[in-house]
Amino acid sequence: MWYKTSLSKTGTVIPMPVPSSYNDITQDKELRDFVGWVWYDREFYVDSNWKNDKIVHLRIESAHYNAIVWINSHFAFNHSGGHLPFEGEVSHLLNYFTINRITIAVNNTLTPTTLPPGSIKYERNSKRYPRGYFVQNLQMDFFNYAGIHRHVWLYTTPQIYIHDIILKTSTTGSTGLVTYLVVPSEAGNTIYCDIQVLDKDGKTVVRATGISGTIMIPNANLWWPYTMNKTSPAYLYTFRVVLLADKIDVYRQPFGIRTVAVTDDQLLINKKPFYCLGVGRHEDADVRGKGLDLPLIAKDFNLMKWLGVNCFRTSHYPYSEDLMDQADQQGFAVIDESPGVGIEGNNMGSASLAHHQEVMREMIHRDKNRPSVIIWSVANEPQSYRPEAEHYFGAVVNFTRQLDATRPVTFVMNADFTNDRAAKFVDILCINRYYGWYSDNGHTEVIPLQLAYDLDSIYNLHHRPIILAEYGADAIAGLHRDPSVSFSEEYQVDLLAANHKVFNKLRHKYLVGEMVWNFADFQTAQNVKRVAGNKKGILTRQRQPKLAAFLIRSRYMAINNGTLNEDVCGRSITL
Ligand code: GCB
Repeated sequence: MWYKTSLSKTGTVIPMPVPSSYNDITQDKELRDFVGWVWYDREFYVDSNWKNDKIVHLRIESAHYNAIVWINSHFAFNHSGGHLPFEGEVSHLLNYFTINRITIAVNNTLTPTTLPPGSIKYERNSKRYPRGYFVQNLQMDFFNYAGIHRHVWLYTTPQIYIHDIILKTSTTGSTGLVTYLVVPSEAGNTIYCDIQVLDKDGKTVVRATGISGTIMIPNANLWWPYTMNKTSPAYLYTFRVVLLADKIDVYRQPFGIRTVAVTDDQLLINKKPFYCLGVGRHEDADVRGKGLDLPLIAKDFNLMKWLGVNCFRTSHYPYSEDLMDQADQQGFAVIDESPGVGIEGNNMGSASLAHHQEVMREMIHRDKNRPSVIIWSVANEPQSYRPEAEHYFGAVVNFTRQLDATRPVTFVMNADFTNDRAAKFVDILCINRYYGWYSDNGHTEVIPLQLAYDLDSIYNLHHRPIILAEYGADAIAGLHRDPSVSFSEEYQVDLLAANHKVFNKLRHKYLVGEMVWNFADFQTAQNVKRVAGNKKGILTRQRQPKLAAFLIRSRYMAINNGTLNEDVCGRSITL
């Protein structure tokens, strides 16, 4: 009933910024670790002119996890899923001359059918636990930050509007081909539109009419990752649609012309081999948690360029649209990952599968026109050795491919290659391996043997290109030991360098990328293996470099410049 009146009339309220996670904003441990429904509200006015001939839409870019929205005490819409936008028409619920109130209830509980999945465990032994005690079990290694994480927009359209623009690009010789489909708001509506493709200076290069077709752009400027074509990377055109309805309405969609393909041992961008110099990441920062943070996005892109990174994975959920815009504009390749992290055997039933497919649909709907997105990742480290995994991942991967056949599809695997049942479905293999850390801790000398054997075996089984999507070691910034011991900055460098020895050999064969885990330290749930979070960052959570950052920078820069000395690794190079 809390949506019936303003929340401040029902009890104490806390000022809470949007966007942000609510967890770290106050000094209250209960709020930090809260599991269940939280309530937001605010009052606002709308332009009274909107009443006449506009449709008003409300768009919420991300609310974690389940959300219910009311306007002026009336139900507007709800949504399940913590990382993708949802929206609805709200014209009929608004007051145009008096104040409005929006109320949003958000519930962060993770269950066996959410993505990521989780479970609630009640403890009923009254000698050991207080009444009603329960814990949220997580199947992932990051803090379950919650709240309204990204922008909330009110925007208007005319009565007939454009619901979607779908662009697919290819090339023939020096000509770019853009196959387009303009989707009207109501199926069956006839819409008349004028199409223009503008170059980056805003000059019209081609015109067309009609809601679908293929446009040819002679001497096209291609979109490239910034390290592949240093003179003109990340070229973006604008697809401009002028809707010729009762009132003229204009839509602009930035896009890049580029192709992605895989052979059995290469990843090709614009038909040239691409080697991914990458990082795994998180949307994670002090105070804001996973809340959108524009200065941090700018800083992180500058740091990635400083490191020589040309590719990142949106581990383990889709990142904000603002961040993805930067990848498009600055020329970073992205493995766009769904929130399907930590899927176990009991998360592979039909309800989980239906929700996973819906999440893939939402993610592809949002990111399909982005040139930066080169691969879809449907999951991270599922229990792909389970018998159920065969049907489940066959279905998710095929569904994803049906929605978009222009990009390779993968999931990120940590299972042993001898018993995995799902890798056969993917176009490109992404593998996580922690030799010298979770096994044989302290023994970097075993890494070259174990990693090379493992990757060769996987390649011989599947004949697909491989990206080593995670490898790394925790290092507490400022902890130094020589000879190195685990958790010291030196051990992190030694472990990475031992992996690099193998990469140096395999990148001339089927290895098409290396992605250190992680770009920066990040928050996790409390547990005995985590010292106030995961410390595998090569940067601290405050974005200061550890020793390993200089190793990665010198390696990635040398590979980018073609000057890598493959015989010199680790602390013997000048950091
Ligand atoms: C993994 C997971 C990642 C963890 C990492 C670790 O394999 O994919 O989410 O954070 O290992 O540090 O254990």
